[in-house]
Amino acid sequence: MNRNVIETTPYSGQKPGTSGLRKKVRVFQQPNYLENFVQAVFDSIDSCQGQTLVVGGDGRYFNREAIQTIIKMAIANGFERLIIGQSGILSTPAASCVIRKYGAVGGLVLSASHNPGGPDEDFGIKFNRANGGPASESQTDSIHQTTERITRYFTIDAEPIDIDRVGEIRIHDALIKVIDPVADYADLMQELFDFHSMKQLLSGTNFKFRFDAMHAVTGPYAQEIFINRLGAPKESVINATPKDDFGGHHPDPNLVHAADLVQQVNVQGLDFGAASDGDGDRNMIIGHQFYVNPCDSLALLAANADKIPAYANGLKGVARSMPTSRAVDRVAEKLGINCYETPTGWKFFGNLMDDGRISFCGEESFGTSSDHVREKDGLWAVLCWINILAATGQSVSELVQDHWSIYGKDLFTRHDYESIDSDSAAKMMERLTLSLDGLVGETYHGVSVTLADQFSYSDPVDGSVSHNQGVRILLDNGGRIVVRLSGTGTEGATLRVYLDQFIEEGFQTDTQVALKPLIDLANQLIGIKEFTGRTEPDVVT
Ligand code: G16
Repeated sequence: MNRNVIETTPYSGQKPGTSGLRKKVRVFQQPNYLENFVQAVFDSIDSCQGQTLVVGGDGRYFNREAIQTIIKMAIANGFERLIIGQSGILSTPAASCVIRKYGAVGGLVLSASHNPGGPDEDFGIKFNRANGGPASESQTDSIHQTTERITRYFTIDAEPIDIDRVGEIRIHDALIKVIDPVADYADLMQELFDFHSMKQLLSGTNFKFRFDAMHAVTGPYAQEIFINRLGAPKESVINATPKDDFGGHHPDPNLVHAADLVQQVNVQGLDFGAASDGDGDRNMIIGHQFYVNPCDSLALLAANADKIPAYANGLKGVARSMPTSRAVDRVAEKLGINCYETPTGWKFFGNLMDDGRISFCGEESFGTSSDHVREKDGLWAVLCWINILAATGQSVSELVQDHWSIYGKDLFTRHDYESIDSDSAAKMMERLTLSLDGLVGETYHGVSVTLADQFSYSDPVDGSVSHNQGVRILLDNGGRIVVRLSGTGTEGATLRVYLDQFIEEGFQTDTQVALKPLIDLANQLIGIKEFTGRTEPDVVT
């Protein structure tokens, strides 16, 4: 094999964020931009020689070109087996499943998640390690450092590989296996859930269900699982064909971007609606005229896990990201299991799962999953709900309201201020952080601050410490304000303000109205208007 050594020079700013490197497509299209990052990933692996690498993505614009580049570089770096999803497709949870099943050293997942796709939109790449989960902080730091001093990358001369046909192709010493991207994942789902009773529910006439794949990666998975295996009517899955620009929409499962689904469920009187995002790791759950907050969804799934075959013997423990409401903590307490609080980012759950400490985990950002893989998993969450609906015969709203009546309710909202000037955002966070010491004991409209800090996380498994993971301000009436800058945006900075408050009655109250005093206090303490000029958030979830 003739290995070509190509000289290159570093690009600044190739630091992976909350979930891999996300940039505009045009940034990735610069000469050697993708190659530099991929080589830095390969250099961060102890040895690529003789190893297996999984490659796939959400099908967005630039996916196919990137895969051809990666194939040649992987072979030049010594990988012996490449497993590639047909047509370059692999959802993030399916990639995690395939990495684990075939003993790969890791995988490259090409996605910018829920961000829009197309020539003028976003692309992304992340490395998942042998456990199927996102690279650790230390590995992403090492990748970033390599990108800053890189001088060469390795590749080979080869014709483009046909990735549209399932089969095997040999190039030099490497075997390239193009696989059905759905089968392994669908089989895993079938092992976890009670497909028998779920099939009775979905194929019956009394229950009407709709899943919105948002023209993103979950379309083929949803068709195989819901329609072929669970007998749901064909019209149950909408927007099922993955498109490289997601049909011009944001593949982001929330009330704004999945508004068509919400309308169908409400107007047509459907019982259950769900949607997933670009790469299939997020989920949104709705009932008729009823939206389920992701924090409540995590808590409810944990409380009802005994109805799902794979978890019927009990959960080992649960975890949530720090900004996620504390609803799941109350369930853990009742179940007598541990609840861990981690920084934002799925990578922090991996060690807890590998060490057998948790079964379920989730985040307010529409992510929920279990230790069946090491990624968040949109379809898994939808299947959990269907399993529980089938087992209880209750509606979505009945289930949630029963849950609140037992545990109380954690009102939760997140306010996002997008594309703000990065320098102003940094100054705002600096000022807020400096003010924290003086906040404790202060009283605002009769409510006192009991804790104000920058969240630090000590990983109980490997002892690593992650500092500056978001500002927390706790109040003596049970209210909480969390403030951090997003690590996934591609334009300027995005400020996220998370607000939550525990209540034991009045569950029908409007969340924004009930949280207004907390919202006003947060705006005042952060100085949002003063630093950004903004008076309203761009997105409220
Ligand atoms: C990613 C991460 C999640 C994180 C979310 C938001 O999700 O996997 O762990 O909660 O970003 O992060 P941030 O608040 O930093 O923007 P996804 O679905 O975008 O891959």
